[in-house]
Amino acid sequence: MRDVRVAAVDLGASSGRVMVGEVGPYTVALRECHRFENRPARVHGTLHWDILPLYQEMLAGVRTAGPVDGIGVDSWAVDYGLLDADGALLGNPVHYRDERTNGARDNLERLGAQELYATTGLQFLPFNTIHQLSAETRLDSAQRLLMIPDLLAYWLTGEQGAEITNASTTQLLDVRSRTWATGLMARIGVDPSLFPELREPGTVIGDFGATPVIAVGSHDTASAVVGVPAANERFAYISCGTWSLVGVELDTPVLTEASREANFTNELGVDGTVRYLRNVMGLWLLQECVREWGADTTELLRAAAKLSKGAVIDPDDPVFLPPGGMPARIVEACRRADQPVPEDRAAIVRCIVDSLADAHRRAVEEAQELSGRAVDVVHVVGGGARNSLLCQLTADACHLPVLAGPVEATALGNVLVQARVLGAVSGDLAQLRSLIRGSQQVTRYEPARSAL
Ligand code: LFR
Repeated sequence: MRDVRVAAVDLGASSGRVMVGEVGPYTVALRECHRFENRPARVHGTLHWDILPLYQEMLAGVRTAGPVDGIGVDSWAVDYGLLDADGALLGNPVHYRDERTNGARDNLERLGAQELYATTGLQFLPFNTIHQLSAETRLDSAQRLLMIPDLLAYWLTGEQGAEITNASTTQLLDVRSRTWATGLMARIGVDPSLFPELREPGTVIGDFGATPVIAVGSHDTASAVVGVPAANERFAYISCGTWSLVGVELDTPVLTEASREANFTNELGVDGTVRYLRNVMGLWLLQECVREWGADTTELLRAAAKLSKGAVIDPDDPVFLPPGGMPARIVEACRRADQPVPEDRAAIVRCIVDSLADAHRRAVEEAQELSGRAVDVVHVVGGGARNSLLCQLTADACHLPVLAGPVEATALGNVLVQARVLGAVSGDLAQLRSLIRGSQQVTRYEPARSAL
């Protein structure tokens, strides 16, 4: 086995990054070599990706990284670009937080919620690609749909394809056969030829110059789950950033009516796994408040930690999805829920953190009940692992220890899947995870005694 050096490109909600990962048989080390803004652009009322500058920044990052043995790209799910017959991009991709999918519930009823769940295993989220496509105006000229990381990989290599972890979030994939659900495509009036061939993480897509571009878990959450340093299968994870993705890892999907009603999703993971999880609104609530206030997150959390538990609201209410005006929407939600109304910034932050911890608990409990997989520990990975108030309150609410870290789980998952293709490491997810355990810092939070 040889040591390798790879570039992991990760496009997140407020920024994109290029990280360099160095992997040997016993170690994995990461270094950020380029960070750039990722700001959606609102034009004539529609929220878009500003995709070409992102591609340029990604290239600049790869150049800064120096010689690498591989490049892997991941980003958030559900969004896509459309290409014309010549392979040219048909306008800027629309951002999933755009309001064009406000009618998604009706669309779900029209398609048949039960049938849709039986085929795709996906939770209802208004922005799932299937609902975006039902509101899409450019289909007549489109010959091809590429999910965002696949689009960037296409620009790098000239090769088109659909990496399966991200494809599974379209709600147009049959979760059991792991093939495109062409019947569903026909029902929403979309030609199946729009979708390219599926590819598994760990395939080489093509070359950028002399460097292989490798399909990783291109859905950022799929890579983050690879990066969970679990010691055995009795774990729940919270991939905690803009969203909290809360669930367990399974071998087969759970497609029961109870699971559908609880709005749990069966997204596909790396190595044939199923990410059985629910989306909790996540730190978006806090990020949006901080953006509006122009305040310092650490200071706010410190002040919130001094308060006792206050208002608890349902953070998953779709009113919180779009950007803008978040503090007012939170105060209004407290009023509607007959909760104490937070009177200052610290109280709003405390309400967000308590509400997230409670939503984490519900999701961890229900994931176990619905899947039959019992857990002894909750792993928190991603930026939220730095939020000690949230980690402690989550441990207290779940009555389970929380192991927090690594913050960079997504990049680690991206890097390790590449390293395995390149022969620097071998083995299954358990082996990749043991490498992470051996080289990354994890902080343990015990549940408070009063919570036991
Ligand atoms: C997290 C994430 C979630 C997905 C949401 C929208 O970054 O990818 O998994 O539900 O963003 O795509």
